[in-house]
Amino acid sequence: MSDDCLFCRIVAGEIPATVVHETKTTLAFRDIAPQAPVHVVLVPKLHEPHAVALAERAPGELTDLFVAAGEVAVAEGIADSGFRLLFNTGADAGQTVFHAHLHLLGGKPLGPLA
Ligand code: DGP
Repeated sequence: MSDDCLFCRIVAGEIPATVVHETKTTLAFRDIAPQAPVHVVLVPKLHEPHAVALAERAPGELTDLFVAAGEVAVAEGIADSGFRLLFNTGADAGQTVFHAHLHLLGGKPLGPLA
């Protein structure tokens, strides 16, 4: 855990979030500024600054994020209609929280990526 990391503090229960799914390695909660009817952020409990660093240190935990995303998609009723999974990696990609996280977006037809 990193004391100055927002998502570490959510994982630790120090900052409230609407949690929709939890496993031994992963926490999933609703994004505070949703960009789609369903917008869930999935974070590894392990702190790494971005997805590539997580892949290098703990590839199994990266896989766990995708498995959890599939389970959340089923629970949210969007598994059949489709959904988008994305990682913003670095400032130019728009990453604002430097703890690896997977966005799950869906619940409507999504436009093309910028
Ligand atoms: P990114 O831009 O890829 O770093 O995504 C960070 C996301 O985190 C962004 O969509 C907004 C969300 N977010 C920021 N602060 C909070 C918070 O305190 N609670 C929750 N639930 N989401 C947050």
